[in-house]
Amino acid sequence: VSNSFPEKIDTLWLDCHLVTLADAGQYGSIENGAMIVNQGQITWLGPADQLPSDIEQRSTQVHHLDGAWVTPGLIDCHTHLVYAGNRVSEYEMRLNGASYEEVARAGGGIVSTVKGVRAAEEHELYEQSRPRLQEMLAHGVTTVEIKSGYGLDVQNELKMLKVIRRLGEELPVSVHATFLGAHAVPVEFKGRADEYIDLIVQEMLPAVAAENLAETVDAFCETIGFSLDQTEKVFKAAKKHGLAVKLHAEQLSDLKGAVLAAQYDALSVDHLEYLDPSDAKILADKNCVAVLLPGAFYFLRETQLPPVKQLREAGVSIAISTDCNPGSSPSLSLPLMMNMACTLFGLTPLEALRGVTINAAQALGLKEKLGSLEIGKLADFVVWDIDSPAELSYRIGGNPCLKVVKNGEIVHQAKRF
Ligand code: DI6
Ligand code: FE
Repeated sequence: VSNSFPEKIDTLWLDCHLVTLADAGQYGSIENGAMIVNQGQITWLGPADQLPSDIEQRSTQVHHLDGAWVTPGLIDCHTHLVYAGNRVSEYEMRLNGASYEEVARAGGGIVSTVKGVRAAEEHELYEQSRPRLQEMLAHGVTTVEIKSGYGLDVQNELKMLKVIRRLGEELPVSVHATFLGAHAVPVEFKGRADEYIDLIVQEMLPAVAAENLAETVDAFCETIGFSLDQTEKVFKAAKKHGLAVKLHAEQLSDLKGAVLAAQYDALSVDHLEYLDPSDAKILADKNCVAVLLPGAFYFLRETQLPPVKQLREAGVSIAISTDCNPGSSPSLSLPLMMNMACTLFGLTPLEALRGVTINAAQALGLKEKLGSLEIGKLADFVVWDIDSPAELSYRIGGNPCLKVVKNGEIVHQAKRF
């Protein structure tokens, strides 16, 4: 915390408690704090009693926050938020006792979402996805990662990625795009997964890179997805185009996807219920973030828990995300995921908060700019109606978000009851 104050101040935030998360392993709370924002960046923060007495006169705008808590803006680092339709009928069928095969025969599963996305015009896909992002924003999200992966051909993957770009252009949320062509084998390639991988490598990825439509490349490495060899082909192609990689790994079985991803300097490996605990130190050595997705674990009624203890002991950064998607995690609430990460996976409320802020920023390669309240970082933060930081993880549902601030501007104000 510096003691020098800028002469002219755009915005002064007063009467608040700050959760800075500036140092590992602690909240870094500043009670009765204040924050100064200039040109969308934090230029000072600290205890309010350190402010010079004429500070309000020097400020263009002053906001009094009535003693509310302020955290860094939440970052949802793993979502499939762009899709068409929903899978409610499949959910109801299953709860009425239908088997996986019966659901599949009735046209359910990921193929049904692919059908819906292919049938939707680009603007329809945008109109359906936009309210979802708006609801995420209303729960405190200022940065989101969104994956393609329901188009599964050149034209429809590009269509999804254009919708993803447009969401970031039109809503006050930073959007990070991921190409997930290797999400599932499309019906027209049934039994020919290797040929589909060739299409990804030879046509889809070059087109995505040429139009600059994605920052990262992901794949679903799983017995019901793509093999280790197929995943590696996708990674090699991504590297060739200068794109960073990440992976859906060890969700349902241990294929050693996380180890492969770490070898390719993946930003993150995601899911990890079946990660071999002894592989945790490989992730730590490579600074690869472990992204845990408690919503999918809950919705699919999984029982195998990710090896949180070993990840923690190895010093792996753990992030938490919604995995927002119509099939396995229809959720738009990161605060709810924090609760589930604590209750189901045994994270502490501090770990859960770091998991949706600073560690999620690292999972997107954005740690230098985002994820904590520090001088020089972007002024993305959330004002909460809570009495202590742990209350964010304590609630099951509900939404204590009062205000969302993006680049120093208020972009969402809650209506209170
Ligand atoms: N793992 C998941 O849990 C989702 N995708 C993935 O690779 C499921 C996506 C869906 O069912 O639509
Ligand atoms: Fe996912």
